[in-house]
Amino acid sequence: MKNREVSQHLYQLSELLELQAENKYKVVAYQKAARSIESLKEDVEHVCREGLLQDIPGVGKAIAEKIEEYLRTGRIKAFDDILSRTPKGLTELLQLSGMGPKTIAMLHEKLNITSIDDLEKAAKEHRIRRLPRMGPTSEKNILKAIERHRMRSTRIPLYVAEPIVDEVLSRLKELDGLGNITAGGSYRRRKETVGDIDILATSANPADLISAFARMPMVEEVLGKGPTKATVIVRDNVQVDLRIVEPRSYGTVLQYFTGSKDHNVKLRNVALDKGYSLSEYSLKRLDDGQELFYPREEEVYAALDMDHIPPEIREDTGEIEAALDHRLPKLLDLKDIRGDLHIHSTWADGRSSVDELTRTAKRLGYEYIAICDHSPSIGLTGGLSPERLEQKIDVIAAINDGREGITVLSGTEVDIRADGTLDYSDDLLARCDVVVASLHMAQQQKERIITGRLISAIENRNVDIIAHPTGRIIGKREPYEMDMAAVLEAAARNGTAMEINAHPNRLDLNDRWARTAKGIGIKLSIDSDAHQAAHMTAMRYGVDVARRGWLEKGDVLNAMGLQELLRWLSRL
Ligand code: DGT
Ligand code: CA
Ligand code: CA
Ligand code: ZN
Repeated sequence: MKNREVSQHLYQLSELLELQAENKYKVVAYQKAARSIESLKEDVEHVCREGLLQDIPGVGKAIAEKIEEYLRTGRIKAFDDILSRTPKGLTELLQLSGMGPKTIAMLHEKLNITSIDDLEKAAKEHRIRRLPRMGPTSEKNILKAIERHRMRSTRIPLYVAEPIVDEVLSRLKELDGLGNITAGGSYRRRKETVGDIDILATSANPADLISAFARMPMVEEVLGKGPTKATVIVRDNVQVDLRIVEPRSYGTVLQYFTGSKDHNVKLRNVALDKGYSLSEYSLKRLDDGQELFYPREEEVYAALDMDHIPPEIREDTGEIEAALDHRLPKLLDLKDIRGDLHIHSTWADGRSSVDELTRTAKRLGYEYIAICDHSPSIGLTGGLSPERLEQKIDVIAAINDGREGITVLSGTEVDIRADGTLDYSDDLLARCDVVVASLHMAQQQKERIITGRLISAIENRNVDIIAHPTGRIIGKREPYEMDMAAVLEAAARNGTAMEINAHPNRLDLNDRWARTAKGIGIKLSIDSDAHQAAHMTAMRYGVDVARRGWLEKGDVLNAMGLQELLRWLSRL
């Protein structure tokens, strides 16, 4: 159903007309038509085919022609024309909260403001307060809106979104009349960063739910509020949308708003091939127009003869074909994880003792952990001297003798030096149960050099795992310049595992590279890289990445039981 698309185009057209300070009646006419089509129960395309567009309230001859043009060609010429006449910065100004087209048109006319930068300058120079209906407060609000806009255009890491979602859900779950509530969108797909948070709910008291949502203590600004929809900005400048839907459509709505967009487009085509039109409201049979409603998402996929696709892989990268053929992977689950092979302790810069780490590991149900402290060349953080590492190996061996139920492995996170050599001798590395190698120094070297360093570490027979292989820090530091394909090829050739570092700011290998690695037979190790016991629970973020990378239990080193792991570690 194209109703949403059509109404969005009409809304945009009305905004553009208003920006151009066009006739007020024309602007209002487009808004009215957009609203009608937004709430239209029938498929607008169907109505158009029947020649009944002008029966829709607010749709006259001129607007009907534009709708028809859009449905036929996917464009509206009048829209393109007016867009090309509008300075680009003006439409950008519309994205500022509190900035309507009327105000923007006025600022354009009186102060020749055509961009956010212009507006910021005018507000700072106090030129806006002299305009009609404006004052010092308007200038302050404008500057605040600009600041928010700039922050919002950056995506937030999943771990920042998570406590917000938890709080929203736990507050709203207490309300009377609430049915289902869940977060959809990229959040549900567990993407490493999310643009905004999309909450979907059913309720017998929509009005109460909307007002409770808008009044949550964490809300800093309400951007929009209607009978079944609201958008707010909460702490950390995160946008949260709430949509209340009919219970009978909850399955299709959840499917739609989980996305991704690419997944949805492909799924709609599958539906068409099978003689249905799929929308967020229903699955409609094309032959007799019968509408089928699904309260549960599983039913939507089942109705199309597909297996239920885990949200994490809904990116149109082959999952739809696999679900049609009933050959979806059985994705790794957090419960499959049997241990953690990269944890730091008080032997170096970690904050928890081996004993605390072990107790936490037991609580998490692990069979083994590897204590991997830094090596000396990392400098500041107090890496272990070769002597201290030997001492640590002896102490851990003694601990293991007396402990039941969990095995502590002696390890190291050995630094790959600028020249590609490792920071400990081969003899000492050979004494460690687990050797994780990683690169911390000279990260600015050229692609060829970085790639060579990683490959020489991979080729060292003592190295088991390459940790955080790209070095990126989400939102802060780009990956090293390196040839990942060549590195993975070397890892496959040498039987070296690659890490999915579960630290929520790292998460590398990322989902795509993890899937490539799996494809060429590389084992992945999902590690917390915790520097204190409490951070060992970050494992689940790594599992999210693994699932997005289509990994199964058999692809993951630390999903092996202890005996199998020990065999793997002595593989060469
Ligand atoms: P984000 O917020 O940028 O991290 O990404 P999403 O995937 O959460 O995207 P968002 O919030 O814009 O929309 C939520 C879902 O709604 C999206 O995953 C799929 C669906 N959706 C939104 N716009 C469209 C559209 O134009 N066509 C289709 N087929 N689906 C859409
Ligand atoms: Ca979203
Ligand atoms: Ca959204
Ligand atoms: Zn580490």
